Amino acid sequence: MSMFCYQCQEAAKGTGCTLKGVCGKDAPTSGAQDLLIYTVKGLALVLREGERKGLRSPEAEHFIIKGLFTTITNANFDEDAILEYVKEGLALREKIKGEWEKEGVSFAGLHDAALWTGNSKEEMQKKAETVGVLATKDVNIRSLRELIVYGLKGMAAYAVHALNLGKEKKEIYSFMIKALSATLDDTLGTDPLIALTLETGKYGVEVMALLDEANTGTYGNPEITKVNIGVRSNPAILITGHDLKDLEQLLEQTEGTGVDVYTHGEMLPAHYYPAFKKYKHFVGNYGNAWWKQKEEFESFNGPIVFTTNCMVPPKKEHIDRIYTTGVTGYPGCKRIEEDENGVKNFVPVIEHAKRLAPPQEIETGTIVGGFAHAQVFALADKVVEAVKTGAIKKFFVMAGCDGRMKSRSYYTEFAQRLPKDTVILTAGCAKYRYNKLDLGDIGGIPRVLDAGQCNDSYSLALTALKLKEVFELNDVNDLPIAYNIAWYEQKAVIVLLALLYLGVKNIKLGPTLPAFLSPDVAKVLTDIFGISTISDPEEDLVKFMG
Ligand code: FSO
Ligand code: SF4
Repeated sequence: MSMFCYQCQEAAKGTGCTLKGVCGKDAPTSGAQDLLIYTVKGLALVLREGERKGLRSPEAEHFIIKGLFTTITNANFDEDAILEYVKEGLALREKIKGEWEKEGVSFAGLHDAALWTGNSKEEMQKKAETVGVLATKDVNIRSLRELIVYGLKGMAAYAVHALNLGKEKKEIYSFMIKALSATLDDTLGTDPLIALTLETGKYGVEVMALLDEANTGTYGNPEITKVNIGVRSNPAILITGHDLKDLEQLLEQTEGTGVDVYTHGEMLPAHYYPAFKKYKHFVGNYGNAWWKQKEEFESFNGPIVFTTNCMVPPKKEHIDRIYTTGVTGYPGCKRIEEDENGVKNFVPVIEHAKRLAPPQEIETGTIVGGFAHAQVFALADKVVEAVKTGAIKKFFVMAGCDGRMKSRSYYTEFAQRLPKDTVILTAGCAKYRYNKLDLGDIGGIPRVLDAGQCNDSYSLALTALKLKEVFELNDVNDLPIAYNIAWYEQKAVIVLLALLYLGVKNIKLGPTLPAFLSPDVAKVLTDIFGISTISDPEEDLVKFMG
């Protein structure tokens, strides 16, 4: 069985994975994901017909965001679980059709995506072979359709996190339904798809604002925090991914049990939120970005909870201590499901931790973060003064993702080479390339300001807009801010589209441009937005400093 996937930065040979994913995804799982996307699109078509008559289905909207999120790189490697989800989607689609037909909605003449059925694994995998990325023959249309779908996957991830905290927005769902439907519309050429791509960025801003509201409304505004990177001697649980609600429940349930909790990867910024500071057993952050998890899980010794991507297929001997929840999945790993009240029972993980050794120390010291928008605004006078006096010459937005490609050492080198009067604004797991370097401070302002997770890139945009206002500029591109962004998976795609929507130009995107951009689509992005990729740290720095 073969596959085709080119959705992430590590796509094989820079063109696409065809036998097995570099990420570890096998062909059957890739097929199941293609089919899930097709199912989600079919459901969107049905919802669009309902919308014309003022009908909505929150259940189906939630199915769509969870379905899209499930197919994001490194979230779910479980073919059977994904096919089960497809079946649920088909059943839901037919149920809605039945109900809405009674309300006078007609589904006649809809695309096959809204009509097909399949039950057995064989039938579904056979169908999957006909509905993947390559089903769109024209390379430019394919490129734009996928660019939109990947943006929607990122949007869906953030929408799911917001929903978990009780926040959602009808307009975002409506846009997703419209955009998903459009990717099946053969009458749409490149121009309307380019317009839709830019509109995706608009809703990218909306969803990040919504998630920001959900996170800060629930857990307070992130504040400057020193996070311990060493260990204590208690048994412990490591929690990774991006979902703060999962973390909250884990912290509540571990309190007083003698089991400590540490964050890994993208969960690090949880330490910046006031609501989590009260937990004495919330010890610190263990390790680095997602791709180092094999070694770091080995030395951690305790159980690991995955709340979202990025997951590396675990070593056999680690499977027993890995728990997945939400959209994550891996065959053989234990699941933590939510009950009807939204509660997840982490007791089995806690009991498991008690039977295992405490984590082995791999480093000591602290790292500083918590520079989300409210904290930066609180320091605004100091920052503005530093810019006015020339103490800060330039800001470098270096948000995004980390990954295992060797060429990503560029980002460490670039950070090291930056002049001492420059400041890095970061978010996402890209920060691990330089957040442990001692880059010093400028009059008390650290030279690496970490806003949080990848979704908190929104904070960086707000910071830029605030500076634009303070300096009374008309164009955000007139600010002394340069953008050197690292990407890996589809959340970075929505962050990028959001920045483009906000008018940011001349972004450098690396370590390579997406495989899913056809030469013509890449040219459009270069011509309109000045997007380019990285070359050599020194050369790029000269260009950036003008
Ligand atoms: Fe990183 Fe992975 Fe947050 Fe991504 S852990 S790479 S953009 O999933 O989501 O930054
Ligand atoms: Fe390849 Fe990336 Fe797709 Fe995995 S997600 S199969 S690495 S392109």
